[in-house]
Amino acid sequence: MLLSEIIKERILILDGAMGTMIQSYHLEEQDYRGERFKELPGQQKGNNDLLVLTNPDIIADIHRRYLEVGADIIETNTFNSQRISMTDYHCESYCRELNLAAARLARRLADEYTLKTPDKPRFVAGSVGPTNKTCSMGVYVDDPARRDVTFDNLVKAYKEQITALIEGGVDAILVETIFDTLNAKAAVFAAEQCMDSMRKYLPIMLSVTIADKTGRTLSGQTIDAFLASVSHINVFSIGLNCSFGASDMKPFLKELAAKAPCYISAYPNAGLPNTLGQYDQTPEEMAKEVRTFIDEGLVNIIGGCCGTTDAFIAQYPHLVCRDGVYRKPHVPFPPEKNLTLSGLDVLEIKKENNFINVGERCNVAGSRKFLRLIQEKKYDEAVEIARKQIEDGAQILDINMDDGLLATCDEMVHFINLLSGEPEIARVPFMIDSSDWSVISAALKCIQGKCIVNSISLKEGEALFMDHARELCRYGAAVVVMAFDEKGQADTYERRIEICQRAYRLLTEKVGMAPHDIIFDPNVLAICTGMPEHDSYAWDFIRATHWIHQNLPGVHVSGGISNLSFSFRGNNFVREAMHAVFLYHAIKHGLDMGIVNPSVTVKYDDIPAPLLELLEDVILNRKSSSGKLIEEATKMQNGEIQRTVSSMSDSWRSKIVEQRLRYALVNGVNEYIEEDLTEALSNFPSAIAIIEGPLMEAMNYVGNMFGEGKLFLPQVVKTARTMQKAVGFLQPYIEVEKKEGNKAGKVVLATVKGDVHDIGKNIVSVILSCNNYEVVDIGVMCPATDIVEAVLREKPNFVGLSGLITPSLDEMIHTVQTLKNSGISIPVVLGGATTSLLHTALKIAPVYDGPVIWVKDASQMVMVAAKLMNKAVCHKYIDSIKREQCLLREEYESKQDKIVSFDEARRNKLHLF
Ligand code: THG
Repeated sequence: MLLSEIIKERILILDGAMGTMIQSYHLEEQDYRGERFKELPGQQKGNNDLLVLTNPDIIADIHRRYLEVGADIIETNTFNSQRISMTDYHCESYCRELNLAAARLARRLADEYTLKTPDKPRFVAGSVGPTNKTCSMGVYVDDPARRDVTFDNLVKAYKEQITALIEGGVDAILVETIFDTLNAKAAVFAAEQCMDSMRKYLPIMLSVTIADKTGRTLSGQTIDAFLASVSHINVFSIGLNCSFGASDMKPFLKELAAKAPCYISAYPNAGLPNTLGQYDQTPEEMAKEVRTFIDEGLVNIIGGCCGTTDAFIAQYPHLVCRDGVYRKPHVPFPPEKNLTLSGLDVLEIKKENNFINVGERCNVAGSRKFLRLIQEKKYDEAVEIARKQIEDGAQILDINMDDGLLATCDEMVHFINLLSGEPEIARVPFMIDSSDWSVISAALKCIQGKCIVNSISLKEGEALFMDHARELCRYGAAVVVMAFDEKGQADTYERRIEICQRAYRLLTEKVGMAPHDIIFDPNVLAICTGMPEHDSYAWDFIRATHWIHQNLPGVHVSGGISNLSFSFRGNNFVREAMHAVFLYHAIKHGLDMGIVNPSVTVKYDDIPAPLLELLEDVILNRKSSSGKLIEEATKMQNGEIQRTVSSMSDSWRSKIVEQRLRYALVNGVNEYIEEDLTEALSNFPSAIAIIEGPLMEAMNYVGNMFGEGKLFLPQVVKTARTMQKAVGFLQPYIEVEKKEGNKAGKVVLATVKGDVHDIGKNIVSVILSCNNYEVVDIGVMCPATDIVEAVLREKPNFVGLSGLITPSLDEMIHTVQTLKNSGISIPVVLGGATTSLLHTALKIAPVYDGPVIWVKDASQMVMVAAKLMNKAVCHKYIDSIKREQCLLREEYESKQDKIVSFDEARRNKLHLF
């Protein structure tokens, strides 16, 4: 009969303490060592687990005494038999042998008793203790992020132990005296791997230790939070042991029994220790208290911990079976159907709950301040950003370290470890935000709670998507699934729902993920960009949210809300108002959570009626109002440029022609452009001279203002349009001027593999085209080999590479290497949000033979292209770029020379960047 069958019928009896029993034999140092370990350094007295090798008869005797009084389950004497604890006794190399011997010994005795009483089969639980090190807590005052043991080391040690226990014939694995949930997750992670590779699946039992009367574990979790953290485990039983006597344990046992979706175990101490550390409770006294566990239907397994002996266990058969009738065992609750997350506290996301705020500010890509603090290693201040968000009402913290020049994995782990040491912050669940899987898995290894991984997608196909999803199931995390697929980012209603539906099927049907652990993100994209095709983005997101809830049962929907208003960067009032209006409607249609700036001040009700109407028009895509909103927003912006512009606004027509052209471009005013250009044609030596003079100057000005956050994107696009119009008007004149009507040059443009973003690239394309360049745009997600092929085929004058996300940086390195290997050395111009002057100088330029030029934004492109095409200045220009990059490298390396490791830099508070 199997353990899983018999437990349905009656309450099972687990044995009592091993340590207390061993003490009664009054063993000395030599009894522990035996002949074999005579030479081991250090003290061995107290190394109880060693006795299975040196004094197996005593351990056998103890097992027999428990079996004799009626124990159904005995535990192997292996509580400390893994190499992390055993290192203290210099016994780390005997771990496999200890576990094998202990399991075989217990197996032999259990079988002996089963044979004697076949109607009462006896079972062996392999005891797996917490080790003597804690993975989720720091113990160093000066270095709170430092940990004594890593998840990977725990897994390695536990695998060795559990493999041997299973080989030795145990019936179940009992992970006990859990004081740090992360250690326990490592033990179960190891157990699952062992069982997978041995193809032998045994029940996994967990037993937690409550550290204080508030009902938290030593690592700070409440029982609820603990349950959420282990909810991914296919667990047989969960229970409590140690730390309390039965009566003090009871309130927590009740809480556990009311929530855990599995069998419940309890093996308390024999009361509380007295001042000398001894347990005074008698077996009868303890039995009286344990009896109430049974009477109230709280338990399936009862036993004893510190201070208990066979005399205590001998009481239990009479409690479990009274007058020949078995008492009713506890009936487990069905598993949770809601998304239940945890930090130190639990966060249950119920349908009837309000909207959940995820704080966005601990994001190096989303906050200049946070990026600077991390770059400068000002971690105390970075932690304060997290704290402030929680004070402002964030219920989950998004953490993102994706930056091309940061050691992203190290920074993520370091920051999470720091936050974990701040009880006010670690209360809440974390959201691990990265497009780099190695960062995600590093983060999962230092979080004891149940977090959200942000994100996975079908971008790189089904196989990788499902691999990642399976791994998340093993770690126990919920996941944000972005609406991306092999074709790119979903930006229409139809594409959004198509991808979410496909992902849902794969995750629920093929991977077996619980629907409530899936959070769809149907892409909040920027509206009011000046491009009419973006006008439907907000409303399509909202419609997709509604559809997801109607059609994909159990899931949640989230979005990065601040993306919506990227066009209005620098205009916080309009941005916040826009978010308020968007959330108002999106939540009504089922948006469950959002990544937001929690310290917003503008509320829906605060928005003046005319602006509100305008905002609702653009968000609900009611009328084509985005142009109007852009105008309004421009009026409301009080930056420096606005003042200069408005002070000129009446009088600009009376300025000289260069200034009028400049004004028209900066403000995107098309009305007078032909009139003014006609006038300029008579003042300037040529049409090209007008472009390269006032028009380019205005473009550069706009680009710089945009870079400084003083202009927002629609304004730049407006300028680009005016530029296009101006160039179109000048085109016939340019044709006449040109000797053979040649193009100014030819360029191949591509967004690199892994990246689907192309707004920047498209702007570059427009700007270059209207500057008479022949543009061959080969699209997004371009593998290096495609780019090489296009270059060989098209023979352009230079290549333009674009990338928005951090992984694109590595892809760009790979791309220029591939170009080089194909013998190509024409100039490479690159740009995009995560690219930078420094990264280009350090990582990309050195691996290419030709020049690699970084452009800050689209508006710089024409200037760079013009210089590259102009034979007179080209060499000088390239030389100056190379010199600048060389200087940057030297400067960077001289800083690096001072340190030998990242850790040291942190310790010495060195500024690396
Ligand atoms: N979906 C998912 N995850 C995401 C996003 C998403 N993570 C990142 C991002 N999008 C959400 N987070 C932010 C964070 C900040 C901003 C926007 C989105 C932001 N920051 C100001 C800016 O760039 O103008 C900050 C300025 C500053 O303080 O420096 O707007 O969509 N799943």
